[in-house]
Amino acid sequence: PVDVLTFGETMLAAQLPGSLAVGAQARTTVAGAESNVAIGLARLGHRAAWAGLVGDDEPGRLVLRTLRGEGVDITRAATRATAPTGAMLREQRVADLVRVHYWRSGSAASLLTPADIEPALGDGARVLHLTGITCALGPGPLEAARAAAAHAHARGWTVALDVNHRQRLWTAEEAGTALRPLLPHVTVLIASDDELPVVSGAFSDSPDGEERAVDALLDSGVREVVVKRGGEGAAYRDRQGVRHSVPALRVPVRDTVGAGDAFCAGYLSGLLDGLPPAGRLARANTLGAFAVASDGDWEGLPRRDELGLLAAAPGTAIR
Ligand code: ADP
Ligand code: KDG
Repeated sequence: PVDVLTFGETMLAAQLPGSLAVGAQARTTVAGAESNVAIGLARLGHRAAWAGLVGDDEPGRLVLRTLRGEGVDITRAATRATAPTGAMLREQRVADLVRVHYWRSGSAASLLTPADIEPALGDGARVLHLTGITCALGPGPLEAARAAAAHAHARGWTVALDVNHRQRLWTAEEAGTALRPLLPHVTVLIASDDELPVVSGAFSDSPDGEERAVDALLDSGVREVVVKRGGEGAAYRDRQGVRHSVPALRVPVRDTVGAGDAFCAGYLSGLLDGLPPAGRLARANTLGAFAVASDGDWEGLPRRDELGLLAAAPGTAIR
């Protein structure tokens, strides 16, 4: 069995330093929340498998080549001749504002069903990592996520769910309705602070709103809740009443997209290494900082021997 199994949609991604409408030059790469997590884990030496569907096309070949090159196990990934690989475009519209466009309806990944995931589940894993994005792709992918969560839970694997709400894919109400039934199977729930109401059902702007949302999640069967707070860091709370929080590392911000996925990879890495909650949170926070301090979703993520790099003084040249 692998350490971590994940699946979802990985797309061709074009990154533009300006506006598409005036013809900004693009850099092509691949993007997908779950495969970002798998890459982050593989870089740290864990055995991470990504199972998913791509089209029988050039973007699909780029996705598979990239994941293979990053050491992610893709033996259970498959190609579908009947639908294209999804695509996204990310415009740095102005200095501090990124705009995303998707071409993913009818994509190969949206055709995913529980049957596609069965072989990968049969291989076994210590951890199953799911995100709300897969659940938003359509009824088949949602069913696949549900079946995987039930399978993993029944076998005592750790099940991690990153809410990863994407307003371009569905509404908060739709997300809540789809994700809440998963909670009894979830061990670790990871969410941004603004995503807590989506999944907890506790819609509240009151000062103790976050506290109550975490209460609701822990009551619904989740064992630990990890809250991402962007530039403010992150927090941890579990059913035993253990609490931790960390301030974000001070790094120059280059590209915040992918920070949440890097954070998940760091958290799961800490879990696999048997670190206590504070250690897991610290590693998650470190990986999140690597992602924001470098361009691309996953390109700047650290190998294990690089985990301490951010402790170097700003402007350091290592030679
Ligand atoms: P998401 O990408 O899912 O919205 P966040 O923006 O909350 O997630 O970022 C995830 C994590 O990445 C944060 O909890 C923190 O650990 C780290 N991080 C995010 N922004 C910064 C920042 N400006 N400086 C340092 N670390 C950051
Ligand atoms: O978390 C980063 C993702 O947003 C990106 O890789 C693309 O999966 C993606 C999505 O649906 O936005």
